[in-house]
Amino acid sequence: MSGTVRLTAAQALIRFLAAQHVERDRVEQRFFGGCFGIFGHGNVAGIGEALYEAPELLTYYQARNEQGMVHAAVGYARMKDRLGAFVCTTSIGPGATNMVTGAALATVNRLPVLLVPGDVFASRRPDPVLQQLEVPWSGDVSVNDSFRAVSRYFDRIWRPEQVIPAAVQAMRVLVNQAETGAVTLAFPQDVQAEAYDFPEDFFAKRVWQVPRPLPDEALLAEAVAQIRGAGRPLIVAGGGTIYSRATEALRHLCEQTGIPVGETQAGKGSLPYDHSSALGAVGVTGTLAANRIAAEADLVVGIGTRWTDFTTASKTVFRNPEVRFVNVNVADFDAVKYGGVALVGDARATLERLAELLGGWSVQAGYRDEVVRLNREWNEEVERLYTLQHGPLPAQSEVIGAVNAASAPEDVVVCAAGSMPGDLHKLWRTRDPKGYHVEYGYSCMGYEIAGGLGVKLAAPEREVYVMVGDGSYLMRSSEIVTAVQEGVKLTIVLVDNHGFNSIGSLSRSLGTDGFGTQYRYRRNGSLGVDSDESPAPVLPLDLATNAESLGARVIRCSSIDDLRAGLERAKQEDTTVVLAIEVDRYEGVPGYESWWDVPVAQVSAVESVREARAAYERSRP
Ligand SMILES: Cc1ncc(C[n+]2csc(CCOP(=O)(O)OP(=O)(O)O)c2C)c(N)n1
Ligand SMILES: [Mg+2]
Repeated sequence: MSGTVRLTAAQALIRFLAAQHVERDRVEQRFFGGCFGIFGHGNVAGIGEALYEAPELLTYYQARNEQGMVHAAVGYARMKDRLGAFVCTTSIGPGATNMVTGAALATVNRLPVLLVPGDVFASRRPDPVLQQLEVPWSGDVSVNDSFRAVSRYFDRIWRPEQVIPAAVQAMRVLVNQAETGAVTLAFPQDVQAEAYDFPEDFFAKRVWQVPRPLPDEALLAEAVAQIRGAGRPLIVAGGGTIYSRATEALRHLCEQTGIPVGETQAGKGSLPYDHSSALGAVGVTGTLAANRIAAEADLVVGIGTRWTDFTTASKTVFRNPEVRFVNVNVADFDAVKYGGVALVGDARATLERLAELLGGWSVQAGYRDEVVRLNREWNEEVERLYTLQHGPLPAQSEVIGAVNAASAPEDVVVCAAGSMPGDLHKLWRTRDPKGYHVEYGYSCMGYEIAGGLGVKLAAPEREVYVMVGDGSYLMRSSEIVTAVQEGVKLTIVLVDNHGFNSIGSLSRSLGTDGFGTQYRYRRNGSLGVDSDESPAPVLPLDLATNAESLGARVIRCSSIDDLRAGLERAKQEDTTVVLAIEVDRYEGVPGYESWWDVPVAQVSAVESVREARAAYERSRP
């Protein structure tokens, strides 16, 4: 029997979290890298006091915005391949609900983060406390119930001793590769500060094993029979390939069998761009190489993918009527999709086993040659788009080319929303499995800079290139301040096109003329559309100066040559640098034999919308 130690509930939680470790492949590491927090009356005396009293347990990081700190935590967890995470503590009310978007993003992307929002008094004595939202139909609801919809595990700690089961269950979910995502422990502000005699062994070091489970042998045999019988097999590598560190196993399997590989957004980097089996991005934002091969594939092996509409081009990318699926996934939820053979297991262990079982088998030489040729042709297309010399303003693809050329293979490019994720998916030449970090599960504007901060905290030895549009920058740039505070260097490339290039071109394709997507003054009652011949002036935004005011070093670039020189100068800096460049809103990267289902208004008074609807009906499968 161990003794007890008298602690507040908050002190107990922090002490427990600091003792948690994970082990995979016999490598042990501490699970929590620290605790982001913004204090208010809902956590300052509880978690705030616990972090203050024992700073050696968890390093405290001050953030600017609660959503931003969850993004940073997610960037960290992704960079750590889910073997590391952050805690995020907030006050009650708005501080808490500011995290809901971050929670959804973590859960969509299956990345671990522990959220500890403060909650209203468990005792209800001072009800309604400042920022408490009461509902007339239930006494035990608080705004934190909104986390239930976006968390993989939720609990509310009504009593101090309840920390013990709640914290253990939180860890179970956070380290489970199939289950992980946002875990929320809502923590009433009075309970946080309340003392209890906790058993000492609750705080002993714990090492959570992260296993590599193998699928059922009979199902493996069935999958292998299907692969051996296929003439044009294709692998689609998703994020699970990278989190499982299965990229070497994948490369080996491809070299042995000649099966080509298309990559999802989260899976990009599974193979280096110039590998003989690489087809690059697949789906809506796919390469011509991958989409051509996908169209005729008779067997598709998905690895660690949840088959989003972007990957499947809204279920149009696989056009062979005979196509069958094999799904390697640690989560059975995803393994059963498309009626595939469900290989529920770890990606690396499963790929190694498949390589054994496929011994002696390979695709035909002609298919291998076709893949090599398509990859070579695609690289020529990338080169063309990298060097357009478009004027007077450059094209975004040239910016991507300049950043790619300036970056080292192990550097990391970070992005999330706008037109850049699609362009990066197609054009970025990945040379390292962790070199490409585009958050496209939630595609959340404002993830870029905050997420980049988390990436750099996880991998300080790499340069981190954050690509951010002007719209995303305006939504959430304030974690630049945190980067400056922590001495964390980000190289931020701010690509300005006076509004939304992405939704602007989508709007034009739907017949609505870029309505609401430009940053212009209101004139004659209108904010302007793309067909305006003499539009109102653009808004007088000076985002470069804005970044300077937050403490970043700023390099203003007026051409691609400027940008190249600026990127070299940025390498010499040891603080966060922002390179600001304007690009042509109308010079986009085309699509390559792909389709995306965005419904067009079925009736409209506008001729262009009616035309777009007719085109939609013709193209819809
Ligand atoms: C939080 C959030 N709100 C809205 C959207 C929908 N959306 C996707 S891209 C985009 C515009 C992004 O603008 P910007 O960052 O300037 O990139 P650009 O489209 O110009 O490349 C919007 C509004 C989103 N993805 N995330
Ligand atoms: Mg923009």
